Amino acid sequence: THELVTFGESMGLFTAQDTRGLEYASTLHKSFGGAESNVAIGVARLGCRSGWFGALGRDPIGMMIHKAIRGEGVDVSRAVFSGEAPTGLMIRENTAGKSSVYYYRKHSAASMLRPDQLDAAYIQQAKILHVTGITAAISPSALACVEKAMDIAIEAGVKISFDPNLRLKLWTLEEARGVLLRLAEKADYFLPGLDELKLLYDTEDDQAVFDKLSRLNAVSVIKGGPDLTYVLEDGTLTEVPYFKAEQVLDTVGAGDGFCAGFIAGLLKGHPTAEAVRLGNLMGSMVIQAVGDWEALPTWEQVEAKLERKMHIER
Ligand code: KDG
Repeated sequence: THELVTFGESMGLFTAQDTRGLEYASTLHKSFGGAESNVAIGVARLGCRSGWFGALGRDPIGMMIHKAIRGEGVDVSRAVFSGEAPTGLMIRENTAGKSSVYYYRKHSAASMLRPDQLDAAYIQQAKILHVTGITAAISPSALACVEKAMDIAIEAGVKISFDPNLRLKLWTLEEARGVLLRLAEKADYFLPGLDELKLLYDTEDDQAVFDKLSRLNAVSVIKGGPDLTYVLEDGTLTEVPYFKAEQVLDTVGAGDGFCAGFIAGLLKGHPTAEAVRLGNLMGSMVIQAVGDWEALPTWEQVEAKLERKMHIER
């Protein structure tokens, strides 16, 4: 059995190795990324059983991704290699402290995943299904997969964790708003960022955001407060402080690291606040190294960090 099941698009990730920008950079670093596989890897590193699936192209990048995710101890038995469509790509540049991403993922294999390709039994045996708004954004059939997977989970009593992961390079705010807020209604754990919520609810006011959120059934965990994460559970708002990062090298992947820590915390039976603390710790560790998922810690590294922290506090 796999305690966490998640699915979505994983892509080849190429990063320009100097600050001249993509137009002039001559060397690119090759890896892969994808919000859901980042989460699956993070959960597996923390010692929980996780499964990821999605459609990959029958091409070398698809092979690399499949092997690498499997190599992290994530079950990839339900991933499919599909037809003629290629594996999607994203290319990143870092110029003058600003990171930009360019997507080459329209009509990718992942965007062609269809609801009839979902293995219902695989979702039903999980404790948590994690989905993100990126899958909802990439194509109508991928959105239909998210909706069907959520319905399967609800029917089977599997908890749903949902990160809206608003990507305005994939759809307009107007398109995103209706879909993401509708999906949030089905979630048990809603894991947005404060900035995303302000856009989705069209307000700058934190309190107005919390008022809207309190109408959802979900436990909402709001990333990106002033050095803290907010938790809104049964109408009560609490704050869980961040772990201080000694250096910030690359903030991409912090949200996925957070989700992985939070989900693993729940799977280990921790109460919400403890799971959020673990999420915060994972987020802080990811941003101290380059890469979307490479710096996700193992459970041993987490324990070492928490113990050292306790030491200093005494
Ligand atoms: O959350 C990090 C992701 O943004 C990255 O790994 C790629 O899934 C991705 C996307 O669509 O941006």
